[in-house]
Order: sequence, then structure tokens, then C-alpha cells
Amino acid sequence: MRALIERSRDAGAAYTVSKVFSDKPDAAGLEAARNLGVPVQALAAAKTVDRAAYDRALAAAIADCSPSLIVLAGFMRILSAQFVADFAGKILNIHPSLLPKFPGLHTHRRVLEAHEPQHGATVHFVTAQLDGGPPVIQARVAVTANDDEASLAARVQAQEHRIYPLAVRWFCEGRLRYGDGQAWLDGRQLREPVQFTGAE
Ligand code: NHR
Repeated sequence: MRALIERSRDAGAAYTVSKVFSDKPDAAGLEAARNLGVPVQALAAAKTVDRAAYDRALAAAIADCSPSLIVLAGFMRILSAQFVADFAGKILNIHPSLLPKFPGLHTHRRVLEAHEPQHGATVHFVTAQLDGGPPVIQARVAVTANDDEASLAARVQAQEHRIYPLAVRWFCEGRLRYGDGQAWLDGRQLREPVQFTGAE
């Protein structure tokens, strides 16, 4: 989230971050956004509020900003099919694995346990299928024998900070879109995610 805000202030940036939302009022990201001068709104998910009601409230608060795009960055609540439908094709997530490998939680640990030679991060459109929406761009990192969860997470995150602002820029420039259940870049269907090289 911080990288997305910082890149939005580069000369010639294609997007602005209008507001940061969290379901956790004490989230570090809210403080970070505030410090960067971005408006924030916390919507605490009380245990008594059911998912559908919570997602309606969140959707209404977000709709007030009329965003072109909603970007999940460390947002850990599964969004209902209704929420996803309300903002169809306008939600991106970044997931810390080379999807379709390792959907779900604790990816760094699971990659180490599986002795995978490579790991990485994937930006994808959010659909009702968890971590299953069409992928847009991936960055890979080599897993070394010395890696632990923390070292691997740090290298993956450094890549996340590069590919997420790039995907948001593509979307806001009108180059990236979602249609027919697929991701499209420059009018071409992405059958595979773009592999980040640094030349993009
Ligand atoms: N919502 C939809 N509809 N589709 C996706 O692909 C989503 C999503 C919401 C969040 C991020 C994802 C990730 O990058 C994300 C993708 C949370 C969970 C989860 O199990 C899974 C995937 C992701 C985020 N959440 C638990 C829940 O019951 C709570 C876990 C917790 O609080 O620690 O919501 O990893």
C-alpha cells in the first residue's frame, strides 16, 4: 500500500490514491496512509455483523469515492460475490505466490516445505473465486537453501512493490481491463500473466 501511494506521486503518474480502507481500526496501514496524507476510513467488522451486511456497508463507503479501481493490499477478508459483482472487473489483488500455485494463506512457509525452486507474487483481478481471478503479472524469485519464511517474504515483497504499481498504472492508463472472465492488456487476452523482467 505504501509503495502504491509513493509511486502515485512520481512525475507523470497515472493514478491517485483517493482513500485507504481497512476492516481493522488499528491496522498499521491506516497510520502509514495518514502519515502520507491520504484519507483513511476504518470499518470495523463486528462479529455480530454478518458478511453480507458488512460488505454492503463497505461497498457503500467505497462507492462514495467513485473509484476507477479498488486495490487490495494486505486486505485479509474474503469479499462476497455481491461485493465483487458491485465492482465487476475493477478490483485487483496481489497474492504472494506464483498462482495458480499456492493459493490461500502462509504461502512462504508452504513453498519452503514443498522445496520449490522458485516463488514470487502475482497480481490478479478479484473474482468470487478466492485467488482464482485472471492473473495479470508475475514476478519470480529464486528460493535458496538459506531461506526462511522471513527472508523469502522480504524478497517477494520487494518484487510486489514493483509489479503492483505497474499493474495499477496499466489499468488507469486504460491498457489493462477485465472482460469475458479474462484479463486483457493492450487489446490482447492474457493467456498467461506477464512475466516481470524490469523492462516494462
Ligand atoms: N475476495 C475475493 N472474493 N476473491 C479474492 O481473490 C480475494 C478476496 C479477498 C482477499 C486476498 C487473498 C490473499 O492475497 C483476497 C483475495 C484472505 C484470505 C482468507 O482466508 C484468503 C485470501 C486472501 C485474503 N481470509 C479469512 C476470511 O475468513 C481470514 C483470514 C485472517 O483474518 O487471517 O476472510 O492472500
